[in-house]
Amino acid sequence: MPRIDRIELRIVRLPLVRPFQTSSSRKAHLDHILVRVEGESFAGWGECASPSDPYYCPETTGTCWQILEDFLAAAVLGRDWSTIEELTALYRPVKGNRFAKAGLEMACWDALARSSGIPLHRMLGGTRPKIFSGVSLGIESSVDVLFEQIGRYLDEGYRRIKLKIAPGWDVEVVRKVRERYPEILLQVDANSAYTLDDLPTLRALDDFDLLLIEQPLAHDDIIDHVRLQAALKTPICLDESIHSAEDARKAIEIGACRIINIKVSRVGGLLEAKRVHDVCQARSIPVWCGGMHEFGIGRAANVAIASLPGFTLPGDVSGSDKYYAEDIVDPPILADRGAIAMFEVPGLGVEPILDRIEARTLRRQSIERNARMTG
Ligand code: OSB
Ligand code: MG
Repeated sequence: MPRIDRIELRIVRLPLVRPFQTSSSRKAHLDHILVRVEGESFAGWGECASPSDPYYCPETTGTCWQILEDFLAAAVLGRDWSTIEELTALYRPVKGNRFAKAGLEMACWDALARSSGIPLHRMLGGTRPKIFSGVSLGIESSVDVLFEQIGRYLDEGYRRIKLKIAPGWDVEVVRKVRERYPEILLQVDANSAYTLDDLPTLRALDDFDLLLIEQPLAHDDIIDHVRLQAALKTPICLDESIHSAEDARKAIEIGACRIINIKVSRVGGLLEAKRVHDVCQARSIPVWCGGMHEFGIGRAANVAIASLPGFTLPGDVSGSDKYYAEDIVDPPILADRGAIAMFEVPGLGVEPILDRIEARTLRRQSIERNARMTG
């Protein structure tokens, strides 16, 4: 029966090797919260990969910190649980705040899998020995710079290219990329930058044999996506709009999308990610694993969940060297010809490098069971 006696939160900052721009934000470094849970005979690490600003979703690093410290830690410290279902039930009254929950839940999966001596991918029911990855490429200063990036990652063996699009960086850019690379698997991600008024632009994207168009319309919409999907040949893939297996079921039932991007953090953790996967698999909806520029801990969790059988499309889980010169885990997570192998060791399968984490920590807080209980 695991019981968490101490939770350590820290904000860790890593610089990106190149700035990353989407329709909704531009980043040169990432601040993620690392969560360490500890009990008498177990410990585990999780990562809360929320953006620092509320431009992708409503959560931020700051809101995650507050929810973790004031509500999630208080709900789980000193309480008995033996399965992740029981753990998540302890904080069920907390609505939303899924990035915050995902960080804590991941640490508990790691602790549980480590203390059971089982690799996380096996505990989740994964069936693939390795996963295939594509890369997500941000909005660049020119198409030539974008071509350099595409060329580089295709040379490295990545299996598909995803282009971020936004008004002013869409049809003509995609046309040029498709002309230059007629054969590659290609998809685009709008991060909710369009409305139904942009139907002509979105229709024009139908000509380029794209695998999918990701989240073209509002972050909180599924209804307009139904109308858009009916007007397009290209499958719509939802990202921002899907927070749970129930959201996925409803979006699929009404015809808002034909593909779903599963992000562990967006849906509140690995357990819900698996449920989204199951809902999609039962309805023959392909899924792939999205990312939030995770550091090594969150990235290891992405690798593990992507081993489930319904993840039939290449994901955004690239090697961490695409983003970071120096990640915080050992072994580093790297792709070989666009494939990442499962870690066959207990837990997430990676060890945090403590002195690197220490050197990059901006803020730290330790919350103890006794401190909470005696006030
Ligand atoms: O919409 O998929 C997205 C990064 C940050 C926020 C949102 C998104 C992304 C990416 C990069 O596309 C995915 C990754 O490589 O981690
Ligand atoms: Mg996306």
